[in-house]
Amino acid sequence: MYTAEMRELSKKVEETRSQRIGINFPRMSPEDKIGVLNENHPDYSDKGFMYLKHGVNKGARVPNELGELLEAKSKLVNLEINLDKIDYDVDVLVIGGGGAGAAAALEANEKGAKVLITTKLRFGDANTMMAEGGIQAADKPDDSPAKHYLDVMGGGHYTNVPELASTLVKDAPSAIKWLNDLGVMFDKEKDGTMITNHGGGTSRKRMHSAADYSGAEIMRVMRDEVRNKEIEVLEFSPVIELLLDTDGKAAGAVICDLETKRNFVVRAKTVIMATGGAGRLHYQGFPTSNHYGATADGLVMGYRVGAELAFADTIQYHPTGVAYPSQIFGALVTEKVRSLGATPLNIHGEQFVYHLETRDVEASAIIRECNVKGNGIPTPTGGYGVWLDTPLIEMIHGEGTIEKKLPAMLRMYLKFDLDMRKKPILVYPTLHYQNGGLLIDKNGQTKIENLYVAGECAGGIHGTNRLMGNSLLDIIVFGRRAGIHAGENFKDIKIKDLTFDHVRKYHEDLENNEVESSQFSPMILPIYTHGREK
Ligand code: MEZ
Repeated sequence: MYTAEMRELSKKVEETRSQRIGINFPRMSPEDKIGVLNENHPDYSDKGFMYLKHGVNKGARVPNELGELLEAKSKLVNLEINLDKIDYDVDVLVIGGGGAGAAAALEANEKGAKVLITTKLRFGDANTMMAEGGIQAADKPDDSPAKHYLDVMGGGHYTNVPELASTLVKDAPSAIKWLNDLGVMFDKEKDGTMITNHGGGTSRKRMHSAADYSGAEIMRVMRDEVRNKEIEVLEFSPVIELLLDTDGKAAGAVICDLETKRNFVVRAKTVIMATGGAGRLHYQGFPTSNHYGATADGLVMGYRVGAELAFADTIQYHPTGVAYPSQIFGALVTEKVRSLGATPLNIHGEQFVYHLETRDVEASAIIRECNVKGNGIPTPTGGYGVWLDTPLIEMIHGEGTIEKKLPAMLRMYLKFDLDMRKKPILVYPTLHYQNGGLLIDKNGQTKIENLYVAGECAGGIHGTNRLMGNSLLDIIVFGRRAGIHAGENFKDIKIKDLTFDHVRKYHEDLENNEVESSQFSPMILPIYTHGREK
């Protein structure tokens, strides 16, 4: 329910609505985009960033909260682990139970590998499950991977690693087919044709979705498939450190059973890191749309064995997080709401930005409207938001569209007595995605032999800004590729003795570079108290 003041302010939206129908707000010029980014996007300000003093990326800029974890000590310092006692011996260890991990495990299993998935919460508790709007693929007659490639590169300001972007778009149609064949219930026309929509920065309608719970549907099917194939899954068992062998190759991990606090040693011929994102680090104080487990663990453990970070200082603030009600502050309002025609409006009921600019530009324009121009709508907790004119969707596409195409959004708001079919909703950018991560090649390999990375903790694919729907895509494309590659390679791998030497060297490197920290990492679970975990 809106406050009386908000109800009064929302009348401005209603007053201007009929004049706005059918009018296309102009897109920003390239110069204006650069201007709005430079002055408003959190990545473009020095506040909130530090420079790494140690490790392979020494000198690189990273968010403060991530830097602190990279500079922290290993949890192994306080533990006695016997590396002669192997608790699990497998061909492929998959770390993480989201979409990338599941895709990797399925493909490695298909190749005949003995696969173990270990995940810190329940299998499927991950950002994949929370993805709403859809997954991109150029599989319509008016589209092509080449057009998709140009959009991906444009969205990423041409900083993307070209080989990774081209692999992403070329594999996209077969990724959709793979999911469809597994049983994902994509939205389809009566004749079976996939329904596709636009997203911000896309030149063609190539967003395939399952209503507004596309990630949950994809995860449902992949999780079932992993269970059907009887792949072993350890739940509530985060990895706390990677293991190398005496040749410096990835060779396993130490896991911790969160319930019993017992540690286990996994020896693995190949390791696939698929631990997801970092939203729960709440960079620059932003709320997040991310899952509870998104604490950058993969980046920390990968960095510790010497894997390189790419674009770690570029964060995606989704333009439309919930600004009100406060109980769901920061939750995702899918871009599909805008792709169906809802437009952002200021306190005067005026549109101030084209509704489908790329996410970094759209978010920056909203931040500017609220924080610089003073045109935001105040919320009862002291924040600001802009209106997203959702009733417009029903006027454009007909009554019943929101219930049919955005059922999860509708339900989320109805719980708080807000009917988005009748009233606009209030939004503000929310920390949604880490654009960068551990640098991979087209098969998901890092420079550390036998260490693969897939999903949100991989870096290079999206450059400095990802477009909507290319994340659900990359978890499938690079998850599958990593699984296939590891599932073929393990046969020739002979593991030497396991060691913790890399941890010792990491601590020496910290000391030599005069980095002092009383923290331990990876974080594993977010901390919502004032103190830090010791
Ligand atoms: O790719 C995403 O981040 C996505 C589809 C999000 C959304 O707005 O639904």
